Amino acid sequence: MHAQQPSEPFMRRALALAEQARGRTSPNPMVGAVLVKDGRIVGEGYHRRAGEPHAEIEALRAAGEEARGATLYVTLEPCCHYGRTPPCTNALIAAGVAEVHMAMLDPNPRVAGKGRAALEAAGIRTTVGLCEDEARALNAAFIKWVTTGRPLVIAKFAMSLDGKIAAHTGDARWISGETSRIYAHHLRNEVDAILVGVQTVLADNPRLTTRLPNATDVRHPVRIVLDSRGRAPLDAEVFQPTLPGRTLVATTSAMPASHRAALEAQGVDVLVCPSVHGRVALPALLDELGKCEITSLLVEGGGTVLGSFFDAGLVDEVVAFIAPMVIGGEHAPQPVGGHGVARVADAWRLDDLRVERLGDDILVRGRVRHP
Ligand code: AOF
Ligand code: ZN
Repeated sequence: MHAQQPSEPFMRRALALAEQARGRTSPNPMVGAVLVKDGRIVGEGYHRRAGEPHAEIEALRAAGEEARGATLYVTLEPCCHYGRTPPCTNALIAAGVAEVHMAMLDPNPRVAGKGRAALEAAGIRTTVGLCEDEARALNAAFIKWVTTGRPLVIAKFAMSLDGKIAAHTGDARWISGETSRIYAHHLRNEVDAILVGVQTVLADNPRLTTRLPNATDVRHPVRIVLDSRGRAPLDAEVFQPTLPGRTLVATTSAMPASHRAALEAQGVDVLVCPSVHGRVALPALLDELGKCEITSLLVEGGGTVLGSFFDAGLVDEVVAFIAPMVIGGEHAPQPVGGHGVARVADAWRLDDLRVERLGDDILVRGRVRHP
């Protein structure tokens, strides 16, 4: 049997609900659900965090008896597996829901169409694809991680109009303005991990924590320092045990055992990765991070690290802040080093472009097109 023509505003409401848990559900997706009867919402909910009830269950609880004969709008295909929680399909069937409109199928191989099939088998009418692009964008990190085992990689940098990330002396405070810097802390608040290279630790000595004015529920992503030989000093800010959250050094067998022991004694985790030309093999690192349920990784630079990620074709998204100033200097550092492409035709191009004014800066954000 075919379902009624679905109504977009209800799916948009479900998307807005899902969005409320941004940065809080990992490694699970953000999901919102709205139950509708006679054109009016009788229950709604969203998935708050991994281990807690799925969006559909929240909506069913809110609707109570009203769920019988109702239509569900949900941003992701209902699950049919026993994970941290029991299958939503069973609950929807038991509650007597008549129709289910899902924005997208669940890319999780344990679900992947089987949730929809279970609903159909129970006589529930279903559709897939209403607001699908928005739903995919919302859960880009979950989709990447659950289908490849690797986190979504977001490259971030702030540069002057002439493409410099510091003066030739190394001074970089501040290129981007305050609004951009707050935006960057919001990004940290949403991702599972952030990564910098050893040169950034040596030059800027960053703490890599999330600092947001007036925020109550701040999240500190795992801090990762890429340091293949163990050059970052033990007294670096990022290694101080007083910092909230966890710090990890990704290194190679070239790191002296004594340095590793000293880091671990300070509470820093050390991950020894395979090396390529003396550097940490990034694909192997991403595989390891994926195994630790890191679904999104913000690469904050510097130029050497971003160059390595781009050269390896591992960047999924770019967030660039452009400040209205000219720094100059042939030797002033640039945002993306490495080899780069040989032909402009092979440059990494961005799709789904978002361009915004942030104070006096310009934000350019987009998804990297993979050939
Ligand atoms: C849904 N609704 O709100 C979410 C879903 O360990 P569990 O039980 O939380 O299951 C996690 C998996 O369930 C996750 O990988 C994804 O496939 C799906 N997430 N499904 O129907 C929800 N969060
Ligand atoms: Zn579920």
